[in-house]
Amino acid sequence: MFSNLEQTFRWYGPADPVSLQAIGQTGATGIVTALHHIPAGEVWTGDEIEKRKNMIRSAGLRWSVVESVNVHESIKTASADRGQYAEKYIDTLKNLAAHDIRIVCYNFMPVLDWTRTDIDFRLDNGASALRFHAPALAAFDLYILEREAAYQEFSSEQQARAKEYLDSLNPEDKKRLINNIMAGLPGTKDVLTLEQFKAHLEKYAGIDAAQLKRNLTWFLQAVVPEAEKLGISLCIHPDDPPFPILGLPRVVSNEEDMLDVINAIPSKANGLTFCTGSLGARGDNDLPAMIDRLGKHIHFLHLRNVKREIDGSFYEDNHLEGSSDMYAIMKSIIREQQRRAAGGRTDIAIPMRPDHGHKLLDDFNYDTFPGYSAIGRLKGLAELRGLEMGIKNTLYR
Ligand code: DNO
Repeated sequence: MFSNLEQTFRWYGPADPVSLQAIGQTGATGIVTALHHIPAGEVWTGDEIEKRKNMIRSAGLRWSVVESVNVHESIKTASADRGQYAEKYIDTLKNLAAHDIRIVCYNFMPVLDWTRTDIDFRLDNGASALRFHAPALAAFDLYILEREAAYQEFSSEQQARAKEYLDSLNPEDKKRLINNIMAGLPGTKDVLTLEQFKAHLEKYAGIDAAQLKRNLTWFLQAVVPEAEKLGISLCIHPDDPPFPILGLPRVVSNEEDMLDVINAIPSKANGLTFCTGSLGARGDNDLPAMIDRLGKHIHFLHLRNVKREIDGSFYEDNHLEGSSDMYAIMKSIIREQQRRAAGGRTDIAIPMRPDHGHKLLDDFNYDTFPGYSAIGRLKGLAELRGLEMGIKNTLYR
């Protein structure tokens, strides 16, 4: 039988309260990390990469995937200085390749990375989950950010629900909502102020989805040929949530978008991170079918499950529950592995990580990055590896 998926765990670096030793005990063998202390756009030097790589190796683990080398806003907005940032991006890729790190995740979400309104949503059993509550986002957009155009984007019913939500908040709740939405890149503790965010929004005033796609294509054309020479597999992460928010365009939200990325410059170096949690927040994304069709371009898997609600809200459910059929997803992934094995490809052990997890048990005693507690993710990983083993043994033994 062909090999298993590579089990990985995200680690935020030395500041992460979840230690490498703890990660080793989950059974994961690969680490997914980034040099979070280096600002987006700056070059990761060989020395810094080596230091981090050695740290991981001393714990008996391997640095499997970089998540993420973030793309500078100048590239996303096609500013005059974007050429310089593309060059720096390529320099970082060269330094990573020199240290034999060859899977590099990134995203093309404007300004904010992933967005949640509630990072401590309590489930019936007391576990804490992440949630995107549509009326809360609308309340922020309409009444806190006071974005003019938002009044045209939300129906009067949505506006009424948002107002009702806003009125239910005390000053503390309101502050928390702002902080949750304005939290910047994962791995940093930086939170944008409303003023900073508004200044960013202005830069996107003339940028619709079609223009943002052109800016992404420019980036790919600059970087993919270099990545290919280096043997690096870039893999774009989908938008989270996979629809426009706060007036910002989104361009990696469904199959068509992903095909546009791939077709912009076909290359093994131009691939996908398939995140079932991000893509699963849209009911019209048929995840198993997407994996069947896009499979050969997938270099990295994020496995998690969201429970969708009727109004566009969702919360993060147990990995095997929620609105997406994780059994069918895993089966599609295994079919892709089988195709790779039959076609003589060597990248069969696709790195996967249990993406996010609930806060459970002792997790409450640590101030971990939202979604990245140890026990919650350990539970997810244990379930996913059991599912993989069960399906493989049923199909192939
Ligand atoms: C959230 C993540 C995202 C992801 C980036 C990839 O937990 O999945 O923040 O890391 O968007 O660039």
